[in-house]
Order: sequence, then structure tokens, then C-alpha cells
Amino acid sequence: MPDVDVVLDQAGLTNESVREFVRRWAGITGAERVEVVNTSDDARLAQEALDAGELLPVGDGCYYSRSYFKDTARSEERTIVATSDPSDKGVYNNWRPSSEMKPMLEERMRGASAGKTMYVIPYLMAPPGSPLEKFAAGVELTDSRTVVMHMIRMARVNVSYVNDLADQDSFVRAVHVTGDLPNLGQGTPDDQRYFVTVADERTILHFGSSYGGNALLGKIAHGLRQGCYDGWKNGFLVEQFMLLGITDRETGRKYNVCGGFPSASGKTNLAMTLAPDALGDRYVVEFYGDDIAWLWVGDDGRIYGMNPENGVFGVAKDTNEKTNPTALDSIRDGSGTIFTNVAYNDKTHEVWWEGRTKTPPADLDGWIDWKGNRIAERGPDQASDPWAHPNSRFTTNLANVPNVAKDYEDPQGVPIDAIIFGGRTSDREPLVRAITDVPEGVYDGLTLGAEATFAADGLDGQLRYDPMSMRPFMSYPEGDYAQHWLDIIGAATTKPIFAHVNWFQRDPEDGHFLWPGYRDNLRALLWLVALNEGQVKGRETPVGVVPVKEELKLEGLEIVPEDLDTLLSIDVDRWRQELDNREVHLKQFDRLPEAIWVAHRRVAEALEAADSEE
Ligand code: GTP
Ligand code: SPV
Ligand code: MN
Repeated sequence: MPDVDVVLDQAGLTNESVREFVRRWAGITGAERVEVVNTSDDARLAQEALDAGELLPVGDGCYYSRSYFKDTARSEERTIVATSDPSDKGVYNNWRPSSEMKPMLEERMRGASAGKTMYVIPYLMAPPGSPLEKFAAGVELTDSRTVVMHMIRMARVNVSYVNDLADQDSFVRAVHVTGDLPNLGQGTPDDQRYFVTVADERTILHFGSSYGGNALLGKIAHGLRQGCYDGWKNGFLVEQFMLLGITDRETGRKYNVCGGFPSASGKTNLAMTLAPDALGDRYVVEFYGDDIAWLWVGDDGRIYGMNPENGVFGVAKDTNEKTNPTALDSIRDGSGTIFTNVAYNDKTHEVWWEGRTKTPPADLDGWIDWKGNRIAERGPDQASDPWAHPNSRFTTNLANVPNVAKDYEDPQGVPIDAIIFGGRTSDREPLVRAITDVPEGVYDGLTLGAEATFAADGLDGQLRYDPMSMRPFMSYPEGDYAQHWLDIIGAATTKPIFAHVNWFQRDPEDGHFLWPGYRDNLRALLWLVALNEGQVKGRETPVGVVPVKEELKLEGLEIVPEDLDTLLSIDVDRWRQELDNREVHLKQFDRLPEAIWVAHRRVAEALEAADSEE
């Protein structure tokens, strides 16, 4: 066993609680070496990873990594929130008693890092000086160098964040052990993996993966799951939300919009969006965050929001010059981006993914797919297999995002004008519908869904409900979560407007998207802020206020007029069916506040009273 104290002394890590945590887990995991990392170690770690073949070079100053082929996404079934209080059990948090989970994880991790280095990553999930700073400090222990490099991009990493803590004991204890990936039975009844957040002890124990949210513990496990629980106990909100700012150059006013779309439903794209060309002289969009927002009530009575992350872990698929030029710019040569599970060319050091260009590179020489197999050697039965994994991603620092807000590191955060929810919904949901009543806005978030792309329960058109896009990250019961939302937004004296947006409505005949999407999505947000300012009135419907066509800024928009009409209308019959499903969905939740049922009944009654086509 390494002499941990000598290493910690050399690294200047003085926090005695952290030192004790490191000593204990070095003993359990049996790591051969311990190393403390800071962001300034990145270049050295990258060189070591290249030398060891863990990373391959991409262009000039970017990297390629491949994860084990059965380890390419979060595993919801293996993710657990544990506490010592059985009343913390909700519908989605997979609650288990911590007395059962802690020994189980300790046993799995025992000796599992033998022969490896255990890296100590002291980090902060907030801009330094944030009012929520005391919930943001953490230390991740990991036996994967690639995970360290991801954490350096996604979080703020430095020993000072734990040395300088006012309460030296107030940090999240996060342990990541990769495990023997080929022998973990991923997806079988004998699955060995466990991803556990012991929320009431602020301890995260993840075993059996080296990918994404399973392994970068600052992001999902701390930034969302632990944060969600801390927010409940300490009066703030933690959500899987993007956050952007829109400045109107003509008036000089700036509007900040945050909101939740379920995973892979467009948060990164929206947060990075540029104004459509025809509106670009007037409106500027600034990026704050694409996956997580922490929200609180400021001294002036407004809701404030900030992005606790320091980087972007973005979906690669379909990222191209048209859909997201900002993303391409942020992963340029010299950006230090790590590409994971895309296709790689070992001769030219290029990367490619589906949707990067219309057709894959014509010259197959040197190209290797995400599993590490040569494309040129594929048999006829593999010809149509994707080159990149559908959940392949790029990891880049916020500072590389060309339209990152000038004040993105301001610890005070930004005041929130609007909160939006959106999912993939092929019918029923209009382009945008605004909701001014707070319980109705919270009700809308709780009934957010994304369409199941496979018929899991055989019911066509059925949504997979994903409350506020937090279903995989929910750490306490949904009824309490709803009450917490009502309390926090209720405490604000200036309340944000709510809205539901949908970029994914399709033509039932030929399946084309009715709305062009991407940069044009800003038009819906501009209408929403204009409504909030009283500049437009919209049209009242049973499910909220929708735009009148003339109120939308349509300059330069290419759309079939009938498609736009459909996008702005309400299919009342279809909505009535949806309300029945919502009732079943909401009935699962214990302690759901009466205000949410009141909102539900009000919408249901308005729909009953409405004509078929609104
Ligand atoms: P996570 O990082 O998993 O939480 O996902 P995300 O919500 O950030 O998703 P992202 O922005 O990466 O989008 C996922 C997919 O949705 C990509 O394949 C996009 O091309 C597609 N998408 C995003 N915006 C639009 C849009 O406006 N219209 C259409 N048709 N597709 C879109
Ligand atoms: C998501 O799945 O919503 C993500 C990616 O943002 S991961 O960090 O892997 O959870
Ligand atoms: Mn996400």
C-alpha cells in the first residue's frame, strides 16, 4: 500500500477530512499508487494516456477514446439512490436502504483497483464564490486516467477547492472503481454493476463502468442526483436544464431562459443556438449551460440560475454545420476535446459520426468504427451498422464554446425570465404554449414526456413520462419534489413564465418534421419573452396561450403554411386522451400536492368544454 500521507503532503492537500477519506479508500480498493490531480496536470496526463494507448490523437490537440462495447451509456436499472429513511422511496429513484448498499459496494470495490493508480480529483460544481458553493465541493477518487481527463474538462479541478472549505467536512465523497469490464455481466440477470448515491451521507459509490455519467461523478451523480437531494433539504432546485441568454440589441434588454428536455432531446442544440440569419442583427444568444442548472431565490425576489459544470458532454450524432455550427467550433483543433465512441481514422487522425456529413467518407482507408473494427473489412451483413455509437459524445471545456456568455463564471448567476419544458412529441404538442400560473407550470413539468422510440408497452403514441426531465436523476419522492417546486417558485416575488415547446411534431402522412427546428427554435422563445413583456397577447387555449401566426417573427423562415397552422393549433380530442394517461401517471406519486390536482382538473375541464379543433 502506498504511503498516502507523503503523496498528499507533496500535493499540498491539507484538508484532514479529505485525507482521511483518501486513506480509507486507498486501503479498500488496493490501488498501487495514489496521485492528486489539478487542472494544470492535463497536458502531462494527456501525454501519458497517448503513450499508454488509452487515448489516440485527433487532429491537432484533440483526443479519441473508446469505451468497452457494453459500456456506452448510463444504466438506469443499475442506478440507485440510498438513504437511511424508507420514506425517501419514490417511483423513479430506485430507493434502497444505505445499510444494504454501502457494504455491498465496499465489497465489490475491495481490491478492485489493484495494480492501478487511484487519482484524487478535488473539484467544484459551481463558479467559485457562488451562494451554493458549499454544496458544490467534492472529491472523486477514480482508477481511470481517461475519467480524470474528462473531469478536468467538465468540472473545476484544484486542491484549493477542498483546502479552502469553510466547513472542512462539507464535500461530496465520490468513489469510482472501473471493475473488470469484460466480466461484469452488463445487461444480464447477473449484472455486477452498481451506481449508488447515498444521498443523506453525500457519498457516491459507482462500480463497473468507465463511461459518461456512470464514471464522471461530478456531473450527473453529484451535479444532479446529490444536488437534487441537497436542494430539497436546503431550499434550492437542481434540474437537468439548459440555460441561455437572449439579448435584444434594439432595446438592450436581456432575457434568460432555462428548461428541461429529456436526455437526447435537444438541450445542447438549443443552448448553443445562433439566431436565424434574418434575425441575427437584432438578437444575440449566449450559452450558459446545456445539461444542468441550479436555481435559487435571490435577494431581489427573482429566481436565479447557474450552470454548475465547466464543460459540455454533448451528443455527437447529427452535429454538423447546419444543426449546430457552435458545437463544431467548440471542438475545433487545439480545443483539447475528447471524442468518445465515434469513428476514427488511424492514418489521418480524423473523426466521423452519423450526421456529421450526409454520407460517410468515401475513402475507407484507415477508418475504424466505434467498436474498433476496420470499416473496409466489414462483411455484407455489417454494411449498414453505424460507424459511431448513437450515444457517442464530445467533451469540451465551456471556454471553447464561441458564444459562451461573457459572465458565465459570475458566481451570482443570472435572473431567470422563463422556464420551458420540451420533449420529443410527434403530435398534439404545439410549437409553444405559455403558462402563467405557477402550479399549472409545475404540473406541465411533472407531465413532461418523451416519446418512446420503441413500443415498450405496446401502446402507440404513449409517452415515457419524464418529470421535468429528471426521471433518471430524481433522488427523492415525486410528490415532495412537486411541493418543493411550488415552495421555491412560490417564494419568488417576480415569477418566471412557464412554457412547453416542441420541435418534433411530424406529418402523420409522410413523417416529415413540421417545424424546421434548430436555429429557428429561437422564434418560439422570442414570442415567449414578448408575451411575458406584454408585447403580444397570443390566443388562450385549454392548455395555455399559443401564438397567433402574425405574432411570430417569421422573417427568413422556410415552412409550408399548413404546417405552421398545425403547429399552432390544439387537437382537443388527442389532448383529452393524454389527460387520461396523465391521471394514471400522477396517481403513482405519494403526497402529490393538491395544487397539482387542481391544475390537472382545470385543464381537463377546459378541454371538456372546448370544441374539437381549437
Ligand atoms: P443529453 O446530453 O443526453 O442530456 O441530451 P440533450 O438534450 O443535450 O440533446 P442534444 O441537444 O444533444 O440533442 C439530441 C438530438 O436531438 C440530436 O441528434 C439533435 O440533432 C436532435 N435535435 C436537437 N434539436 C433539434 C430540433 O430542433 N429539431 C430536430 N428535428 N432535431 C433536433
Ligand atoms: C444524459 O444522459 O442525460 C447525459 C449524459 O447528459 S450522461 O452524463 O452520461 O448522463
Ligand atoms: Mn443530460
